[in-house]
Amino acid sequence: ASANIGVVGLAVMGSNLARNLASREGNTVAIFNRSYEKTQGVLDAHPEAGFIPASTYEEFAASLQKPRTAIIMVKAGAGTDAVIQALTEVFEPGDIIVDGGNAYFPDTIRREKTVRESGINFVGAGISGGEEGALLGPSIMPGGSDESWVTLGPILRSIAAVAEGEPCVTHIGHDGAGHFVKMVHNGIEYADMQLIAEAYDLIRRGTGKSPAEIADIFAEWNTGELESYLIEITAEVLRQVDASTGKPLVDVILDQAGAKGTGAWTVQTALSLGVPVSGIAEATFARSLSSHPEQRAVAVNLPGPDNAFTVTDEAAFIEDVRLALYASKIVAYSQGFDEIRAGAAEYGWNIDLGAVSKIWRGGCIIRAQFLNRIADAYADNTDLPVLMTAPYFAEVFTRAQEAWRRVVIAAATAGIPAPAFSSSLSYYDGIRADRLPAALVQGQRDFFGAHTYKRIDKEGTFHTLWSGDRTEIEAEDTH
Ligand code: NBP
Repeated sequence: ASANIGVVGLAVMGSNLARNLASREGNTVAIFNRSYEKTQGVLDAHPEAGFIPASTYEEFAASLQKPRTAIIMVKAGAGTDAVIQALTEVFEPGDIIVDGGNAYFPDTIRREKTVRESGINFVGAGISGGEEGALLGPSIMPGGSDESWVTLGPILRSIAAVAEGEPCVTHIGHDGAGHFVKMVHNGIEYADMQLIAEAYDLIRRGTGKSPAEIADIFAEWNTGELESYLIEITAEVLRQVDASTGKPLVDVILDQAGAKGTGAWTVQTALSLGVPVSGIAEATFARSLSSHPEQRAVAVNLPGPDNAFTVTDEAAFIEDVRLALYASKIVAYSQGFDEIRAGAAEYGWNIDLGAVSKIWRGGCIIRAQFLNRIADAYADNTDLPVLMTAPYFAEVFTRAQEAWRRVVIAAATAGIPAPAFSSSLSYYDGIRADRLPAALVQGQRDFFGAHTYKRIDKEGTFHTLWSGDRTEIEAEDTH
């Protein structure tokens, strides 16, 4: 046994992660793939890595020092279950199986429970950063037991991205906590991408600027408070010219956005936790809407506003859009952190929200300067009930809220869809409202379902006898 870490699954993510591991001082990496050709391919292509190949699970287990530690990077779902089953047959109590794929967190909770029965540790670890992150340094969100973290911590720290001197990995919490946080990371990523897309669309349709000119605007924004990987790559995509037509690439890409399901998981989970993640939901639905060409083909004939959309003061409009983007982005992150807080409470995880924001500063897709502000907010108040109320963010809203409203009005007047901008503004106005029409909803619920209501002026639960004499009685609380 000569390897301190093993990787199972040598497609793009697994092979890059194995190379990353091998490149770090002190690591010797065992590799295994279901079909051996891939293992041979990786061996041939990277002799410098000193990989120890295995052609069977038994050989793989024999090549690992104890406690054996293996990271699985295979297709999420049945593939992951098959590999876990095979590894539990050849591993021993105290060994560690890490699932680095994009598992749905309830699956991770289930797997951890099953694997634990054999005395083997199971760790679900969210890994973000795509192929390049896997190779050069991803952001890693591991769950699992404290015992496994002792062995795993130094290994994962050695391969993670580094932001401001700190490795982008922290032990998130037990069982499914890591995959839960990775799921919300992806949900926030959906919102961030949609907001950027809406900003681009509004600027393009309002000013008539070309994608290349808008690329310059994004590049400029990337030097300020919006600085982030997603803003940076947006400029790159907008600047790209299609070789075959000579047109901007963005104009020849079919306008139908795909999704692999993590946004939907984030929204489904938020619904069951009762957490409003409207920015993430609108971003997820915007992709769904785009991907129904048969509906869009008939709906294209529905009427819109008569007047063309023209902006008189271009510079002012662009600055308004920038502020609307920043304010909406703060809402999306605030909602995402709210979901993590609610998930932690529901599943009994002790998640340090400030630490989560710190490990997202490097390696992952939503890496951004702005995450330092979130870390600061939680450092000042770990029990912050709504992230966006922290002083720094409140100050942004003071600067941005009027611009944000102008942009949403302009979009609605011009008939330009801006679902994430407008839903974020609605959330902002909802959460800060002194009083909401929820009172009327509760009255309606009491009318048709005797669901009762509370009063603002006295304790207790009440019901009006709507079908009787409409007097109020004290009632059992039925919600
Ligand atoms: P894929 O998701 O394409 O999976 C291919 C790998 O799974 C191959 O090694 C394949 O082995 C193996 N595999 C399958 Br399929 N079924 C198997 C089974 N029943 N038993 C054993 N092995 C099986 O690879 P990927 O794109 O490298 O992604 C790996 C994981 O990382 C996924 O969970 C993905 O969601 C996650 N992830 C991907 C990215 C990204 O940017 N691609 C980012 C973050 C996370 P074979 O060679 O024998 O067919």
